[in-house]
Order: sequence, then structure tokens, then C-alpha cells
Amino acid sequence: MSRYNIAVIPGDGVGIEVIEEGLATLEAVAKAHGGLSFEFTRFPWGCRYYLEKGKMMDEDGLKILRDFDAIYLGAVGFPGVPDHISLWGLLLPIRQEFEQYVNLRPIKLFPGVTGPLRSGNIDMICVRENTEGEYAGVGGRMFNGTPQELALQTAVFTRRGMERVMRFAFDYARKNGRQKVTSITKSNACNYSMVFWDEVFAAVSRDYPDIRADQLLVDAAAALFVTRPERFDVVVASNLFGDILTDLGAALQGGIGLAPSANLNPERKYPSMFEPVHGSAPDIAGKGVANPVGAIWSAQMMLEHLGEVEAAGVLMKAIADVLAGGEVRTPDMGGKSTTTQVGEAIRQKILI
Ligand code: GGG
Repeated sequence: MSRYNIAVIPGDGVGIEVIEEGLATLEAVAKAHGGLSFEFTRFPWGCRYYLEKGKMMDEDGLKILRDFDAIYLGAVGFPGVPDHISLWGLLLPIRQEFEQYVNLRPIKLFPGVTGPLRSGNIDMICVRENTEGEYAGVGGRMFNGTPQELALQTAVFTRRGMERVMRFAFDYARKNGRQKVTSITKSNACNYSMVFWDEVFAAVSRDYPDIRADQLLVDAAAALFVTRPERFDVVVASNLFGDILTDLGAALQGGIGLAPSANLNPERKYPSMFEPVHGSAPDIAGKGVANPVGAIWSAQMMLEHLGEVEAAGVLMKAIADVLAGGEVRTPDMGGKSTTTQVGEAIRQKILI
């Protein structure tokens, strides 16, 4: 019997609604598969917590999270709390503290889902660097309120940080029968950091002669995501470029509500964190219409990471079947179903 202790941080807005569907779905998977069970511990951290207590999470929050097998997070951010406070008070410290240096984001257009493009062949996996780069949190502001006022936001690229995420991308390609890794930079303009990235990518790629190493500038990559998405297989990019391109990718796969992510500590020294790509969506929060597929697919990635490959396969098939059926979908996908109806439809597929 495998029992997993999962820290659950529903967070804000629609995060609360979609995480409930993810948890109910994990319970359904456990019920369908003898030998698997979960203990969920919920934490009330997020923007409401901040407005009450002046902090996004408890001071010893990172210490508490360390002992869990995985973290399942909904969304952070809500009106009344500046977004940089909510990200730096909860999400980004977890990624950094637990060396979740890979943010794995699959982009796949499922049969039955209509994306905005004519191309039906979209199946790529983005490996976003997740602990440094443009999100290192290094910088400062000076001369506030004066005509000389300035801000510095320093991107940090270390050889170790780049090498490990690039190796993950190539290893992932090898293990999953993928042919090509595309590295995304802006090394014509960012003449220190991104030239360094290119050098490290060239060195790492030499250790993987069986995988094609490919390079693009981020502006060209954005255009090609739209005009020729089928040319992408595995993509590796810095924190900021990876974030932006995967939101574009989410749109191509039928909407951001569908998009999952895994913040991985590949060495498994620390817990990894699983969260839908979307944010808290205050405009639809509390209406029961948020798309739960991104959160449920993120739970599927959690199962895979925990080594529950068979259960993960069953859940992936249930998600694909509901999407292919085309009947049960939330309004963002042109349907009339509620969040719970979509979750329930996926659970029905697991339990039959
Ligand atoms: N699902 C988590 C969430 O609320 N994401 C919103 C966001 O802005 N994330 C930034 C990031 O992924 O770096």
C-alpha cells in the first residue's frame, strides 16, 4: 500500500474551486486502484490570509512543507494584494527553497478540442527554468519619487542552473522517445546572459548526439508557435521566456484553463509542486464555471512524479476521453458545464 502525504494550498479565487475537483479526482483514482491512498493536509495560505495576517504563509511554512511527498497548489493573486507580493510571498519562495528548478509544461492539442490554429498537430513539452534567470529576485529601486527614479531587475544565470535544466530537457527527450530539444534565447540582444546560455546549451547538447539540438530567438519562436507549432518537440527556455511562451502554448491547446504544470525537484530531495498554469481569475471566481482540467491534469503529473505510472495513465485517459467526447465542457471552451460537472465526468471515466 502506497500512502502519500500531500500538502494542499488551494490559494485564491478559482484555485479553491479547481483544487477541490483535483482532490476528488485523486480520491477516485485511489478508489479505483487498490494499494494507493492519500492524506491531504490543507493550508489556508494566500491573499485572504495576507489581508488578515499580513503574510501570505506562516513564517515556518517552508519548514512545514518540506516533509510532504508533494505540494498541490491552486492559484495565487487577488485584487487588494499586489501581484508581486502574492508571488513572492508564496509561490516563488516554494520553487526556490525546494530547488524546483524544472517547470514542466506540456502543450498538447487533444482530439476533440478546437484550438485557434488550423494545425492539429501540437504536442510539445516545455521545460522552463524555474529558480533563477529573470525571476531571481535580484534588484532594487533608488531615488524614489525623484526625476532620477530607477529600478534594476537583474537576471541571474549560473552555469549550474542552466546545465541542470538543459540536461533535464535532453534526458526527458531520450526517455520519452522525443527527437529534438529547442533552446530559446534572445542572445542577439542579451549579450551576456543569453550568450552564456547558448554556450552551455552547446556544451550540454554534445553529450546527447542522439537528440537534435535546435536554437531559436524568442521572438521567432513566438511566431513559429503560431505558424508552425508542429516543429516543436521539447523546448527549454529561461524562467521569463518559458512563462510567456507556455501561456501562448496554453492558448494554442484550447485555453489556459486546460494547461497543467509540474514544478519539479528532479533529485527528489525536496517535495515537488503541481499547479495549473492559470491564475486566480477573480472575474469568474465563485461562479462555479472555472475549467478544472488544468488542475486535474496537474494532479495527473503528480501521480507520475510519485511513480504511480499506471494510475497516472488511467487519469490521463479519462481526461482525454472527456475532452474527446466534447459534451462536458466549461464556458471557456464553449460549453455550459460547471466546474464540478467536468470533474465528475472525468471521475466517471475512472470509476467505470
Ligand atoms: N496556478 C498558480 C498561479 O496562480 N499562477 C499565476 C502566476 O502568475 N504564476 C507565475 C509563474 O508561474 O511564474
